[in-house]
Amino acid sequence: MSTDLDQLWDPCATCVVRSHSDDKIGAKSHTELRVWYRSGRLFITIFLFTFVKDATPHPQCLDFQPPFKPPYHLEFCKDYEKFGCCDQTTDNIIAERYWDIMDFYEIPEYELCDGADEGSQLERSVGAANMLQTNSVKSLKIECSPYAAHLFDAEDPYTPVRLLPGLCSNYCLEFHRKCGSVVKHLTDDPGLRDTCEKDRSKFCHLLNLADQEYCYPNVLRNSLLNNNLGHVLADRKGCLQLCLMEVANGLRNPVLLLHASDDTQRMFVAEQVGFVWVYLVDGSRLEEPFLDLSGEVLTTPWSGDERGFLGMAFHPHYRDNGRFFVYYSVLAGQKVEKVRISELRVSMNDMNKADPMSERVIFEIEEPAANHNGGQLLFGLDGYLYIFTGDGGKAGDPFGKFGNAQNKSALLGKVLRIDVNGNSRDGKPYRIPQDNPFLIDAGVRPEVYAYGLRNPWRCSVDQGDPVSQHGRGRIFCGDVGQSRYEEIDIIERGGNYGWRAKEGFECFDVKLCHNSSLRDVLPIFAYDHHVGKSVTGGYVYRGCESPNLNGLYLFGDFMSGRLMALQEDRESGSWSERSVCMGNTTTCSFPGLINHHHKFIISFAEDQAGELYFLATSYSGSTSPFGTIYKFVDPSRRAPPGKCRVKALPVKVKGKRVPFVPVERTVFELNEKPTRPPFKKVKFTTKPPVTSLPTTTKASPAPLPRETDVRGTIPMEPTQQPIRHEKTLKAKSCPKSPNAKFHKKRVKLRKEKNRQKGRDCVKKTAPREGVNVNKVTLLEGFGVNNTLGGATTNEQDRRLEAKGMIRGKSSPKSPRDTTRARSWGRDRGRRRGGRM
Ligand SMILES: [Ca+2]
Ligand SMILES: [Ca+2]
Repeated sequence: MSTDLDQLWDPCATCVVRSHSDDKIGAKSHTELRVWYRSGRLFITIFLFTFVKDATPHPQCLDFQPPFKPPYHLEFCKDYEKFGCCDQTTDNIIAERYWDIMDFYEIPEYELCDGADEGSQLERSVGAANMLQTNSVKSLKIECSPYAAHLFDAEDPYTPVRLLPGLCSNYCLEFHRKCGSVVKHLTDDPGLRDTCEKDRSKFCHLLNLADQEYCYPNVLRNSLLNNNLGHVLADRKGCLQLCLMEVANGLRNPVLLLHASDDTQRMFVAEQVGFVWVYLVDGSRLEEPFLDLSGEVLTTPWSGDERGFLGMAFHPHYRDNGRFFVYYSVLAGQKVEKVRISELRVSMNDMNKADPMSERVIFEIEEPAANHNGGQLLFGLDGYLYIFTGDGGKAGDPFGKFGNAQNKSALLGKVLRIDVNGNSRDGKPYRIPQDNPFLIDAGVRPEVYAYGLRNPWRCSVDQGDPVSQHGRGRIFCGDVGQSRYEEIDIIERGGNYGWRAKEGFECFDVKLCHNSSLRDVLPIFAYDHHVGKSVTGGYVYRGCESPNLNGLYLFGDFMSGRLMALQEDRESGSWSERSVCMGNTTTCSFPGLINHHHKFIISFAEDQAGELYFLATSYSGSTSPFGTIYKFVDPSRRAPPGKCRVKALPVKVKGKRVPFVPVERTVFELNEKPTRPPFKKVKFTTKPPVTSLPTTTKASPAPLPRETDVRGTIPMEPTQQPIRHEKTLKAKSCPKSPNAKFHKKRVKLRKEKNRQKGRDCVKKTAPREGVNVNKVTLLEGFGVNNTLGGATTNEQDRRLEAKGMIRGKSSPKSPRDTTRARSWGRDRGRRRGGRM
């Protein structure tokens, strides 16, 4: 864009000043104006349809977020009632602004604008009003367009946000021909007014958008952009595109993330080595762990080790009783390995600490091999504790006559269900629910709820459709396969899930498979080992922020790193795959979103509001701090603003907090448009001249000579701003007018956007040569030595080191240092959604 255009689109220039208050149109009724508006639609139909090239839909509102479906009827911005960027409040505000503008409208202008001699005064008025409506109102309404950010040039941080949307040249020329005189009522900018009067094509050039796909009204007519608005985006192969948000990092094999249903919105993240960390709603982590069982937990740094801290579940009434349950591997004696399920309580003195002395073992199960240890714990909606065990290990479930999983007298390869709200008569710390399926069967463990599982890795409870409650209480499991199939099951009371007779839908042990007594429950979905080799069960999305995902079961594969989804056919009850993939850079081009993740998908998670996450790492050793937690974001549609606000009860924090510092580069950052030419280097052959005179203030130290880099260039000071930036500053001092508050809002959004990018306009203009110096400063500011995410503290490191689990920290430069260095200047803590 030219400097002229910048000048003309200076937001200040278009502030409406009430200088024509004497020329009020008079009191027009609402009905009359509606008639004008309807006939105004006819007017736009004359506009020519310009060439539209292949476009990738990327709706984006002025608040830089995906559009949404307004919850109720919109009175004024009817065009965007089904899908757009405005709710009722904004609709009302825009209506008010419209009436403010109409107050400036004067009768004689109608005739000029209409350009016709015939017809009554009223008709001419109507014609003129159409133009005014069409242009001023439409331009106001365009704020509600799902492509508002494109139309107002809000996406490009280098250009000022327009107060009027970009108009396509044909539309603009027509507008100018019929209605040019109205411009003076739409803007106070003398330059624009003048251009409007003198040079039609220049005027329209100024109003045009560089991208012809998005100028008004082309954007309305591009079927590619508008046909599937608000639906989950699929790429050309039909793959559903999702984006991610990084919410925590630096974790050592994070095996689970869970909430305590206590309205604090805290998230508890467990690492395989035995630590549980507390994350607060602002994204920060408490420095001291909630629980440290690393001294008890059996595991090794070997990346294939399936032993460790595997599961945890908060009692449904945790808020009142502070009880929670854990599932982990232990070494009993020299060689006997077990899994232990035990109960603990929160500390009396600190709500963010478990009481380590409170552990009460519920039971232990001997593990005949190091693999297949299950590990899921969860409370069903019936209030009972469900425990998911593996078949014991090795391959092909070789234990006993027909393996552990089909043997109901063994606790392995099972879903167990117990009542932890009381002790049994024979002194066990739990009771057997009266409706457990095998109570009367001789030789069957009464805890068994379902059987025939190989190694259930991650099971979840469906919270049900938020409106109809459909699906509520169903338990989904991913059951890891042997050598051919991975499967997803819905756990039914008394169900036999087939292992080792079957693997997926196919026979594994042919003899057992053809036994008439098998009567197994088939998986709802299975995939072969070309797709992945180790399923990680997920969750049915029941959250608020991404309404299109409701009912979708999201899961993945640990080995292939593939994310997958299943969709239910409510009629038949069957499930089919809906392929999911990371959205492309355009699709995920919203601030704070990323479209890549670490390969090894360890676990999925759900927060109290039902939003979904997954935990993955780039190296799956239990001491490797490369685990990251990602939140799913649907880029095609969000819930109306304000709908998903969750209350967070205050959390009393006693220790230190470690702020969240993202390390992944967001699509927004990767996608920055190089619209600004590089700055000319200021080269000095000698030391730079002293620019400031010595002052009498003794306290101010003498300015240090600035260091030059190898090329002899000097980083530019923030004061050395290009002229264009002054416009932004000038915009801030815009006098108050009916439009000022809206302008202010946009400036605020723009500032916010820039802040999310970790730099305001001032920093943005710093030359590349200065980056080295700035980066050092910023890194110091963040504290390179800060521990991030669940990174180990020295104390923990020493302990693990003593156990032989990690090597001594000999290398001062970890790979994380380099990734961290890329994150300079970003501050995610302040961002909406930067929490978990
Ligand atoms: Ca085992
Ligand atoms: Ca099965």
